[in-house]
Amino acid sequence: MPRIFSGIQPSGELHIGNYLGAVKNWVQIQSLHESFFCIVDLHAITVPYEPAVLRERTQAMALTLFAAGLDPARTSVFVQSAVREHTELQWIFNSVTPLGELERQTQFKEKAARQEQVMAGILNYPVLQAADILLYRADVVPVGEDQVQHLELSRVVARNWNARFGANFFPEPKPLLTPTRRIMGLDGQAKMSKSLGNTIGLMETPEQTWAKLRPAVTDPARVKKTDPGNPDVCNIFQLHKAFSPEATVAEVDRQCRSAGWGCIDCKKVLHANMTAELAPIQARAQEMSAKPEGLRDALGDGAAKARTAAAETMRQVRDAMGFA
Ligand code: AQP
Repeated sequence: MPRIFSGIQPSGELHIGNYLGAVKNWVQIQSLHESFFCIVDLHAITVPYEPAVLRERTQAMALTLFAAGLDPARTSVFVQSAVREHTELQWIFNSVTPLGELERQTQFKEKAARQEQVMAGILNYPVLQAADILLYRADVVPVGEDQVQHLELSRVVARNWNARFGANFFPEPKPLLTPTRRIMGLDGQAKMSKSLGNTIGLMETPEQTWAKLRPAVTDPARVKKTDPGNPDVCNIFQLHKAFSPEATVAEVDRQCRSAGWGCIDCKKVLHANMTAELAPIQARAQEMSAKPEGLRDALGDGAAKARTAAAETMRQVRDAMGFA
C-alpha cells in the first residue's frame, strides 16, 4: 500500500482553498493508503506569533480536520512538534540541499518580500517539508498546486541523500492534485491564502460567508447586469464547479453568458450550495468541541503511530550516515 503524507499550517482558520485543494481529497483517500496528516506547527513559527494563540489554533485545526471527515480509526492525524524526528531529519537534509535550490523557491521570494525582517526559517521551510514527507517515506503527497515546487525540492533532497548514503532508501514523492488545485481569493488577485486575508473560513456562518461572497470579484468585463459574462474567467464560477451539482454548473454557465442572471443571483445559488456542504462539518465541529478529551486522545493516537514510523526511518538513516 503506498504511503501518503500531507500537512497543513495552524496559522489560522482552515479556508475553502485548503479544503478544496487538499483536505477534501485527504478525506476521500484516507483509507486507500497508509496515511499521515500533520498539523505543521513548526512551520508556523517563522513569522512573529503568540505562543498561546498557536496552541489554540493547533487545537482548532485538529478539530476542523476531524469535523471535515478525517477518521482517527483509519488515518494518523498528529501535531508535527510532537514527533521530534521531523527536526532531526531536517538538520540532516540541510547538509544535502544546495542553497541555490532554496533561493529559487517562488514562495520564499514572495513571503520574503512581504516581511521586514526575513528569518532563515522561511528559506529553510521546504527542507523541513522534505523531512516531514520523507520521514514517513511517503510516495504520494496530496496538495494544492502552490506546493508542487516545494515537492520538487523534496525529490531533489531524496535523490541527493540516496546518492550519498543509500540507493532508493527514500522514495521521490509525487504530488496528487485535485481538479480544484488552485482556488483564487475573493479579491480575484492571488490564490486564496490565510496571510492575504482573502478567504472564506470553513467555520464561518452563512451570514459571514454571504458578507464576503456578495462583494467578491467576478468577470471584470461584466459591468452591468445586462452585459453577458464569461464564466471561464470568473472566480465565482470556479467555486460553483467545486460546490454545485453538475446541472447547476451548466445552468450557471448558460445564465451568465446570456446575461440571464446577474452576478448576485449567481452568488446566491453558490451560497446555498456552499452552506449545504459546510453545515454538516460545522455541526460535527460543534459536537466535538463539547468533548475535548476525544480530540486529545485522537491526536495522541495519531502521534504514537507517527512516532513508530519515524523512529524506524531514523534508525536506518543514522546507521547509513555513520552516527555512533
Ligand atoms: N488557494 C488554494 N487553492 C488550493 N489549495 C490550496 N492550499 C492552500 N491554499 C490553496 C493547499 O492547502 C494545503 C495546506 O496549506 P497550508 O496552510 O499548509 O499552506 P499554505 O499553502 O501556505 O496556505 P495559505 O492559506 O496560503 O497559508 P499562508 O498564507 O499562511 O501561507 C496545501 O496542500 C496547499 O497546497
